[in-house]
Amino acid sequence: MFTIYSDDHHLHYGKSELVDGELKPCFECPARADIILDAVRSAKLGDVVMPDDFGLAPIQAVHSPNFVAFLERAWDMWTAFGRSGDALPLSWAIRGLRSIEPETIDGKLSYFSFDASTPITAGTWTAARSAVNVALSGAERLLQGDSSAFSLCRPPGHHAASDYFGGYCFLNNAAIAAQYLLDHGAARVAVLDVDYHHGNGTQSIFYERDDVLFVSIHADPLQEYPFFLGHADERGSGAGLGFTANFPLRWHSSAKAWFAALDSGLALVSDYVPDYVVVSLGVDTYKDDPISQFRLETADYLQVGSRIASLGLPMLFVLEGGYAVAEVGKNVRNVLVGATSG
Ligand code: 7XA
Ligand code: ZN
Repeated sequence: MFTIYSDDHHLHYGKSELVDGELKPCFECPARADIILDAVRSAKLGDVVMPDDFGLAPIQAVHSPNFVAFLERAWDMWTAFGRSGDALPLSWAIRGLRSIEPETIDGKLSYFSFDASTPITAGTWTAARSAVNVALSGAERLLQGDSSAFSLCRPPGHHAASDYFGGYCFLNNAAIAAQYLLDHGAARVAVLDVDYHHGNGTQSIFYERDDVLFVSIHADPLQEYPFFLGHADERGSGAGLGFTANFPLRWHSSAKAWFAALDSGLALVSDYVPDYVVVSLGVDTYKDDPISQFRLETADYLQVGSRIASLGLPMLFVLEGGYAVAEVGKNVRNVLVGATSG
């Protein structure tokens, strides 16, 4: 299995996020990807290759023009006000307020985001674009006939919707890869999201479509971020009705319960008969993840990989979350080893 990776991810490094009422160092940090890269290299899963540049068109196929223009210009607009710290939003257009794009950077940050956990820094746009290229290069490998690939994306993507960022995500790497596969011959693509958090961005992008099946196993939004999407009764709408499936699990759910949900999700994917599967691979389901409340152990990730691979379909793994830095490499490696040694 090829791994696609770019050092550009170092260009995005937020200083701090609000945690438990205090500003603390960002959990989503460059060390995560560096450690995963080391673990993948030492497992000798296959070559590690640089991404190709796919330009803006695949991004524009998923994200709205004004959102892309905002991300491209946000840092310059921020620093034009003499600011040097990370760019963060301050308020949101909640019930009763009007969603009209403001002219100034503070207003735009609020208009295009849904949380304050996702700082924009000097290199964010370049890093986010590079992560998209990493995902697309993996998709391209599948189109060329590889049975699997690992796109070591950072920043992650599954919380980013067509026109908003948040949850450490700017551009939706997995959704862009899925759309690219469709635009290059696939009739159906399944996105299987096994990150601890619901992939609200991916769900919203494909919610009204039947050419992408979105299946997600995640912490119950009644208890956990992103809080406002990911309930079991969200099943898609219009042509997309029945092509979204959510398996929310309560905090502290057992590994057994998690695997039961995975098996139910895999059955849906199998019945859909997709041409490709894009796996939004988060390992923040780990028992010692600092922002999560599930109980998977390092050895369980071998099972995660082997059960997903038992679908027997071409598969692109796209990195999402996982913040237990000491173990994140081993956990991702185990998924990929499990997926390739069946
Ligand atoms: O999958 N998503 C993540 O891992 C990021 C979750 C962001 C939580 C932010 C809470 N302040
Ligand atoms: Zn997550």
